[in-house]
Amino acid sequence: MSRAFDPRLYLVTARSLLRGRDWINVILAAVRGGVTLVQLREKHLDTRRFTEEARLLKTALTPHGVPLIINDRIDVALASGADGIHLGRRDMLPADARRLMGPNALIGLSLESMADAQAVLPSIVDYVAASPVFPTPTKTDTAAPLGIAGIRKIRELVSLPLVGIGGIHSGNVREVIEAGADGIAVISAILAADDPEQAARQLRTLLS
Ligand code: TZP
Ligand code: MG
Repeated sequence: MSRAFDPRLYLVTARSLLRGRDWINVILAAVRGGVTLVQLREKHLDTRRFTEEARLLKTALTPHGVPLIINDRIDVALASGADGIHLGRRDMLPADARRLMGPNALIGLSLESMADAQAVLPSIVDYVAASPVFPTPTKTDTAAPLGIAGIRKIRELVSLPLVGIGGIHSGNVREVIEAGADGIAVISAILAADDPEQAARQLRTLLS
């Protein structure tokens, strides 16, 4: 199946939090701090620009050995040479994505409920994201937060690598890991920080 990857500290991008900073520099700083996986999430870019940004980011991440995952858009992932795709419950079915992306791509899937967790096909999906763990101002159109109890239940149901996403920061990361998650996916805890490298480093310390 897909190649090995490290799900511990997963950075998801949000252009709105860059505050004028160069986004590749911010992401590379976070990588120096210990980010292990990056997801490019763009809800408003047109297709051409999204593909260009993805290609640039892939080129920047390759020397660091950090895989690039594209949110939702399989066409952009294929065109840019990204390493994988992250799918939500309204995106393409994982089985269709696998057929298009091939056996080596990383495929991630967001889980919003126990029914979602029960339906995961571990022969097709590489990792799952419990979404959201906590309420978060970064994304407000989410399902009800799963909480720490939700992470525990998903851990019992799914043996794939599991990351929590939504409202996770240095003050609650340990709870998420102790409930059975293998890693965390964050936006604001790194990208809203004045020093993204230091923010990533602090989270990594709490993860190991
Ligand atoms: N999916 C579920 S919650 C969320 C996404 C993309 C936002 C996570 O952002 P933050 O700032 O880490 O809470
Ligand atoms: Mg989606």
